[in-house]
Amino acid sequence: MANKIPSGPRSIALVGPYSSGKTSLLENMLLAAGAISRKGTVKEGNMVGDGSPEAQSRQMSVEISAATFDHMGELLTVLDCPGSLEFLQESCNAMIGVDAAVVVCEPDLDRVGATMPLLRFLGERKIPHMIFVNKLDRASTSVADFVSALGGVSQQPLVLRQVPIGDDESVTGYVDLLRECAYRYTDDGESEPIEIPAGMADEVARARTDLLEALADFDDTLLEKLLEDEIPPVGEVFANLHDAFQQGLFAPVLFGAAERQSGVRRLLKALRHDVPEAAASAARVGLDQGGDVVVQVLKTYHTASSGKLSLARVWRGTLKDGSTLKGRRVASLSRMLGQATTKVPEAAAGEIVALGRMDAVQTGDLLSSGAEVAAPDAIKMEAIRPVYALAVKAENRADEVKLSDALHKLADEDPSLIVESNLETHQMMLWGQGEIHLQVALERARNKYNLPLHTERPTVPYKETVRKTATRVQGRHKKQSGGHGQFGDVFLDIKPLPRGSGIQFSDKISGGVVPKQYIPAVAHGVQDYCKRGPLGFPVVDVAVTLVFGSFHAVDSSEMAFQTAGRIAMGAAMPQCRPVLLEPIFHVDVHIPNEFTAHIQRLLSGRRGQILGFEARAGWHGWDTVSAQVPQSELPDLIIELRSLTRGVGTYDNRFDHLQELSGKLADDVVAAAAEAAQ
Ligand SMILES: Nc1nc2c(ncn2[C@@H]2O[C@H](COP(=O)(O)OP(=O)(O)OP(=O)(O)O)[C@@H](O)[C@H]2O)c(=O)[nH]1
Ligand SMILES: [Mg+2]
Repeated sequence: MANKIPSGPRSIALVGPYSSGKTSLLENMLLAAGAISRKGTVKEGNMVGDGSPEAQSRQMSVEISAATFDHMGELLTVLDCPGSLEFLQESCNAMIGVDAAVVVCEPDLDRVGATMPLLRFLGERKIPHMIFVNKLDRASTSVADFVSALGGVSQQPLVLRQVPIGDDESVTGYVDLLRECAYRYTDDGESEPIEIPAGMADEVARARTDLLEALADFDDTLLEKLLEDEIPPVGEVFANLHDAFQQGLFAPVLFGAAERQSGVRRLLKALRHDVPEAAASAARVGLDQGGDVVVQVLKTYHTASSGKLSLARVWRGTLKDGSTLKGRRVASLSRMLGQATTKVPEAAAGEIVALGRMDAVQTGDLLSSGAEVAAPDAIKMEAIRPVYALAVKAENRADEVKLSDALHKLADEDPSLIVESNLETHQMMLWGQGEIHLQVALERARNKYNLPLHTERPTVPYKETVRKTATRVQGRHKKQSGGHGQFGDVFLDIKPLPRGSGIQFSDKISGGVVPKQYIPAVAHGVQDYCKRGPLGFPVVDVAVTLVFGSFHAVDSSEMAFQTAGRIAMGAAMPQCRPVLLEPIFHVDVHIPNEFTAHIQRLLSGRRGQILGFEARAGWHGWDTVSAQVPQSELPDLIIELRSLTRGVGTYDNRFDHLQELSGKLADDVVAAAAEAAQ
């Protein structure tokens, strides 16, 4: 069986836990391919992948960096993704648009859990992916133990393509299980052929059998050969592996040390042989071949020099500079190499290029040169739900419009940032995935838009209600200040209502003691008062009935009755035992089950009412703990949750109900609101 090398432009995403060496790997791939002549380092802050000031100041990736380069006569685009789970959206969006992904990990058992969201994403969508176990120059864990632990969280079987040579401290080379030959890493990045070390024969034979048996699960001919103890030809095994990889049926595992160039060329070769062609990827995601040009925006950048750049994958056809997409002209087409861009006249299917000034398009959009094409489910991007928020304020009041504009641009760049102008608390809220995520976004707002700003803790939208009734409480407004006077006189009954009823106003006026035309004005006065009750918060769940009153033929007016309504409320409400209501959220916390007991304690400590826990559907070894937790306890929950769970815990939440709060906690809330109102 001949194994034809795929051709045409292709693309991959480098994903993996925080600091596993993705950006270093990209740098060393570029060097090995001859796309750069001198490599940068994380320390010097001069790697192609981490060009933005926010990435450099933190020595970590904070958004997708794209690098398109020539590898042995074919174009390859690599999307280097940030590893921090706070930037998971970037990885998800990148994985949607590429032909294959490389999950870069370091052999550390504590960090296996951090690969779970990525491996699930890849597994569910059957996106072809391989594992690159990096940093083998200083591995502290046995590689075999690590791969076996990783296999426990992967949906697809993991299959070793290589066996490392060396001890658990340091790896000096590898045995290629398909070719059955061994190589030693050298300082210049080339691998030098050596004999398979004598002591490794059994280990190699075992690993090779595992590989063949894993492949045979997907191929009956191979299975028959193995059952008859026949040794399949290398070419045939390569072809089997190639097919199974392309269908996303299993993930091959390769090794190396990116920073030392070890295993980097081998990885590039594996990518060259195995990453599917553009047409196969289009078929995988459910896009027909032929027809109009179709591209998808994977990432949006707002740059100082070139305005808005939309990083887009060409799914179908050849996109030409100056052509129209979704009725809009493409102002420019460029290949990216980190921050650098090079204009090109066209981009073929499989390429990932930057489109200039497509102001109206957004990340995720599928753009066609002709009739609109609906995005197949496999490439629909979903925004990850936010778990952390800060209220943002411009230092100068005059900058408020600029602030809103800047925040919306940030959200345009990163769909997991959400800007919300909260009508209840009157705060401009920025929602995201955690502290670092928001810090980076705000730093960008300061740097790019020259906008001095500060942040505040989000205000909890407390409410208040009453626990007792009051009857016939009078509100009388009378003013005689020369000329026309003002007169309104009302009597109100007040009654508590069940949660969720709101303010219900009615009247029992007979005999016209309050003329009909003034009754809506009384209701207005009541509503007006309810914006801020005796404790200082909006009033809810109260029935107010206008039962009696009087008027003056000349001096009564709508205004006067509105004021009378407000006065009556002001007199009546404090008599009705006002009580604070705090918002309670239903929270589902997702964690590896070794942390379940810990998390229950954490939630109880935050006044949470634990409802129970169960295995998280589809997540092997994970639990979901459900609880009802006061909103005031939620703002920094994600920070503590992550620090307790090696960064992988997360939660969903939704408003559930309002609940009475009394005692010292309530007194503190009321006192703080009174102070803020001064
Ligand atoms: N020992 C060793 N260290 C490495 C290797 N590759 C990368 N590193 C180091 O690992 C750290 C993180 O490297 P990066 O390339 O920034 O990792 P990353 O995965 O891009 O990190 P994020 O994008 O922030 O998730 C740096 O200190 C690198 O010098 C390697 O092969 N061996
Ligand atoms: Mg990085």
